[in-house]
Amino acid sequence: MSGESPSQTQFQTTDGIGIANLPNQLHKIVTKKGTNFSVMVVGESGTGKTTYINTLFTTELIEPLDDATRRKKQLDRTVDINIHKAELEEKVFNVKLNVIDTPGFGDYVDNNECWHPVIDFLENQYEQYLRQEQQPIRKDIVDMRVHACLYFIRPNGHTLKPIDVRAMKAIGARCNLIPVIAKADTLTPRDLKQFKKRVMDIISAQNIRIYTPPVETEDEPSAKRNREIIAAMPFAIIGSTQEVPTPDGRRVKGRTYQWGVAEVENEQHCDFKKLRSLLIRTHMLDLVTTTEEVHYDKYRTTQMKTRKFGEPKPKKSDNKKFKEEEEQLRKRFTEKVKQEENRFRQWEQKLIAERDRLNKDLEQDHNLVKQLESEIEQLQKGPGGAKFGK
Ligand SMILES: Nc1nc2c(ncn2[C@@H]2O[C@H](COP(=O)(O)OP(=O)(O)OP(=O)(O)O)[C@@H](O)[C@H]2O)c(=O)[nH]1
Ligand SMILES: [Mg+2]
Repeated sequence: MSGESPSQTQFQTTDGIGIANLPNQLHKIVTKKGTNFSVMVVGESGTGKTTYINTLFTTELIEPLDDATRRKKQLDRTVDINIHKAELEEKVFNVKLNVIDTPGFGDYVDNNECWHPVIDFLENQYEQYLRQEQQPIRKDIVDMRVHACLYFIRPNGHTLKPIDVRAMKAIGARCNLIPVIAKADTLTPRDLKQFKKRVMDIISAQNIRIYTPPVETEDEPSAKRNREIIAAMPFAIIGSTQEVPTPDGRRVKGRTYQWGVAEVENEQHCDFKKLRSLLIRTHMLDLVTTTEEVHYDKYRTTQMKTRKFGEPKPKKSDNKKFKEEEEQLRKRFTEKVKQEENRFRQWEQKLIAERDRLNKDLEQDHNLVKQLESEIEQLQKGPGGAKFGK
């Protein structure tokens, strides 16, 4: 494109994974250890998460689901989280990339808290890291903490759904949340602009915490670039792994329409390039450090307040309050059982007494009958007996 500013050009044409461009000091930390970088995609079903990941890394990292499989999967409500690994190498630098694809939610009758598996996943990674950190030998720590969570918003053109608001609140409180507008090719540029504004308005009104690149830096070009990134949020993306011909004879990744081609890597069409640069070039390290210093630290501090060093995360049943409640319940239950037993015993005794009384009555009646019978016999045998024996 012709109208690009110099900073934009630099930001777009670097083809490596960006670690070579980091400031020296940070660069050293990364090269020494090598680094793990994990991106997770979350959002409603069918918004193009899997397609996006495939597009992002050009290679088909993950098999896209065909429609039949998707429909089948929507019937069963389990949320399966798949981790796909790849290694990105750039000169001597090694980045272990983990892409965490989640099946979408939002199609079920009961969507209540359907993002919980995502939250559990995020927290489990912090927990596992925390445990390893507390071990005496910490050489080969496996770090699967999520550095960026892309939240896919369905391009309905109106507003954020309540389910999106709740899910984003929960996720943003735990990791770097990056909202994206999915399938940007389905909105006109005007509608897209309006939709972006509405989404940002709700994000700020609802206090949803999203990842924001730092702008207070002494490095003016990077501050400018970060301001541009912030202005473009939430990133609008188009996903496609298909190469299609454009009317002017190029072959590009995109989607063909009657009006032309929606190009994945065209900044006039969507923010795919901006987001890709942010993730795997310009802001990879900032995402890693904010995860460590803000989100993981928050998790660790909260956990350390409630448990001793080295102690495992309490299960619900280990919870002190829960235990007290359980004890109370058990006491009440035993008392109730005792009371019932007493009541039963009294009732049993009453029954026995009643039975005895009835037996006695029966005996008396029996005796009376016997007596009457013998009287009859006497009468038959006696002098007046002929009367009867005719
Ligand atoms: N128009 C348009 N369609 C897209 C885009 N990205 C993906 N699709 C299509 O949308 C459908 C769903 O894409 P997926 O990538 O499987 O969606 P998903 O979010 O992974 O879905 P789940 O795995 O069910 O959560 C497919 O038919 C894709 O070809 C896009 O940017 N624009
Ligand atoms: Mg998918």
